[in-house]
Amino acid sequence: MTAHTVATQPIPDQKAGTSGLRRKTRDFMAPHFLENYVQAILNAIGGAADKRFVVGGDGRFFNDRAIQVILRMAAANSAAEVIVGRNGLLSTPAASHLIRLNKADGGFILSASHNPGGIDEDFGLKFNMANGGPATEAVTDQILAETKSMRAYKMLDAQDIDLGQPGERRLGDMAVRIIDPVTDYAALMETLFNFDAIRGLFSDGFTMRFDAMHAVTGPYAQELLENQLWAAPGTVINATPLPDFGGGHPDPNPIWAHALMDIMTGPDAPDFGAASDGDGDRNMIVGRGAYVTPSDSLAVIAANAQLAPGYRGGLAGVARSMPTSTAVDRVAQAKNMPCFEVPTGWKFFGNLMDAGKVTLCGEESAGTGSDHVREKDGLWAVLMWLNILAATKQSVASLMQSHWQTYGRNFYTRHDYEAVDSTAANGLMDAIRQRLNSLPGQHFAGLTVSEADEFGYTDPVDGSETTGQGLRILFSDGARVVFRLSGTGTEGATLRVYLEKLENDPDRFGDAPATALADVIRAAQEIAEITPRTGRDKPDVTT
Ligand code: VG1
Ligand code: CO
Repeated sequence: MTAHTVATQPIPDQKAGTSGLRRKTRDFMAPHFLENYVQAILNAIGGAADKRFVVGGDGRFFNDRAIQVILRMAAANSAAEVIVGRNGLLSTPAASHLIRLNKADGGFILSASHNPGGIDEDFGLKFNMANGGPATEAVTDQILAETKSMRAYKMLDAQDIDLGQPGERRLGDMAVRIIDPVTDYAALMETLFNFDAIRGLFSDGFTMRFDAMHAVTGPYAQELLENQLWAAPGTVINATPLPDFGGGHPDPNPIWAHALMDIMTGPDAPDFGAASDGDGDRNMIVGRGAYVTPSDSLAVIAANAQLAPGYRGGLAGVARSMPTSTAVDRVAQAKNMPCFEVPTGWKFFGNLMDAGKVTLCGEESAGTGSDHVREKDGLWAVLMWLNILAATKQSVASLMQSHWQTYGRNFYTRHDYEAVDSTAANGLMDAIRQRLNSLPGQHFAGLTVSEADEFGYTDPVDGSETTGQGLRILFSDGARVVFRLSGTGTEGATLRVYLEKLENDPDRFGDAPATALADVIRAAQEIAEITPRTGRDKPDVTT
């Protein structure tokens, strides 16, 4: 087999967003698009020679084709070994774990996460580094620079490799190791959680539904929940990964996982429900009739993690993305733990975890995880909840009640306006930005602005700076609104409006979030002039 060099031209706009490069699948399938980007990554990390990589994806349409291309390019660029999940499948957290476990130099994760899959939907590619975490901004900047001067890539002339059976193969001089996607990940989970206690819970009749949404977590959830933890057969639904996720939108929130929500609020609701996203890094937690917001889930885990064997010694610290509610801050304060606030995207947690400053991290977008890997981890969060429920013998609803009694309730909701005209969305953000200095003291919907700024972040470990990470408006009663434009969409702009208010009056803990936050929602509308500027009178998605 010979390697040859293919002449190419730079492809404009191969700039990664919040989590890797995401584009329409047909864009990725266009001549040279994937190849240019893979070569740019390899160039940016100083070449592939003698290196070991992990490769896998969420099984969406084009996953299998893209992996064959990456394998041929890795071989042509003289990589020593590539570890691949059987049939090209690896959840994002499992890939992160494999990079660390095998001391690989990095990994290629093929996923557009919760975005729909299919030839007319979305595809994505993300590069993770030797610590198992998403490439830092310094590296993604370097990759972008490489895409702009791309003139040639290396390709091995070879047939496809059969990825259907575990074992060792060769591609030219490179070793290809095909592994079971679940085994190592499941073994890691067993070191962190009290499997006996969780088995006891299920043996005592505790019932659960896990909706894998036809995405990558199906095999992981079946092995862990049904085979190892003795949950009843049928606990995991939609367990077979499909290239188009069954035509669904594998985003675990009450809107897209409404089938599970219907079960959890219906007459035969099980004790516990959970779901994960396309690539397995997000989670939704819901008790019988009790949806837990991701921000509250993070706070509950921060308060109770020591009940799980892997965290018995307590947490070094916690971190959340800026738009995530401050519920976890209150737990950190009570427990005297450091609490960090970083920009949106898991890549910003990596340095804090590597430096041992934090153990637990979370985002309002249903991402929770710890330093066991360097990605957020959907099933990890589910197992953590099961461990906490087994140890406390409480229902989800009563656990939430007692949490709020102790710490107060941070009412929280996010409104997304999707596929908004980009010019209109940028105009909306610019208009607020220009008024930031004059907003304090002004009144909107009966609330008084106390502070307004644009979030920027200086990484406490390496000193790198990141600017323009969301517009924050604080009100004098402690309520908060954040405006941000999404960095993961593939069509127009998505405006995210994050709304939060702390309630300390126990008589109001049972209020509906939309009621509790009604004035904050109105204030956000007025400040951002959402309807006149976008033409939308209501959000597309409310979480
Ligand atoms: C979104 C979420 C962010 C998350 C990112 C990747 O980004 O808001 O919290 O880290 O998706 O998650 P954005 O820029 O669209 O707001 V995943 O599960 O899509 O890899
Ligand atoms: Co995801």
